[in-house]
Amino acid sequence: MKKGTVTVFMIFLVVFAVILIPISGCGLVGNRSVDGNINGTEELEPVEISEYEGTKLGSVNDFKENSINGPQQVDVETYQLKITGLVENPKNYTYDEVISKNQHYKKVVRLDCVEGWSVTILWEGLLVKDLLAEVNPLPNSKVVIFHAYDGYTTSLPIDYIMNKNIIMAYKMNELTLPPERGFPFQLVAESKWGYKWIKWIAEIELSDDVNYRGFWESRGYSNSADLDKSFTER
Ligand SMILES: Nc1nc2c(c(=O)[nH]1)N[C@H]1C(S)=C(S)[C@@H](COP(=O)(O)O)O[C@H]1N2
Ligand SMILES: [Mo]
Repeated sequence: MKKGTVTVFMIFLVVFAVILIPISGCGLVGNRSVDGNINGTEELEPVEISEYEGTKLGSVNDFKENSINGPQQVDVETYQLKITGLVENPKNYTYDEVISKNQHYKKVVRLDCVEGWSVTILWEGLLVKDLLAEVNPLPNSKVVIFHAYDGYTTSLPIDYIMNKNIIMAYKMNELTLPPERGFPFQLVAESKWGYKWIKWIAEIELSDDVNYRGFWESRGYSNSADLDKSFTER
């Protein structure tokens, strides 16, 4: 070999060692790497948790699916959450806006259906009162009416929503809500019967109609729906 060729070869080796080995991630393949590496963190499929801070949880699969029109498939790309009615500034939000603009909260709460079954879940979501603060409810608004994709509705007093820090959940047991459990959002109406826990929330309407009755409420179920009282009203 000529001396020049050897020099070029040596230079190539040095360039390879100094530049190419470090940027190749020292032999790590693809993006399967640890945090801090140039390739970032790869999210693995989340797994449902069964216990949280010492509390045994039920499962996403323990619910009896008994929705009025079966599970709804909501397209996250076209989804809009509408906040309407007696408010100063009505708003429409995308799924990402709802999730990214609001503080997140977790609580363990049990859902009790009037059919006699119940499930305890770690819910993760955002405060409905944070959403309401953005739209400025008018002084005469008394009731929050929730509308869902399947035509279901239910209502709750605005004071209950505010004072009880009621959340709208996007995760249960660390999993994004599956379609049959109400994706994108289910109301965590703690201390109220299951029929107040509206799934597939599409619209939040502020109203002064204290006599408004939702789907089951207009079919004879108690409008206050307090868990410590009968759901059959009288
Ligand atoms: N949109 C919508 N939300 C709903 C319902 C429904 O039919 N439609 N059913 C309610 C009832 S009766 C209960 S007990 C809870 C849990 O029902 P699931 O087990 O079918 O999820 O969801 C509530 N939310
Ligand atoms: Mo229910």
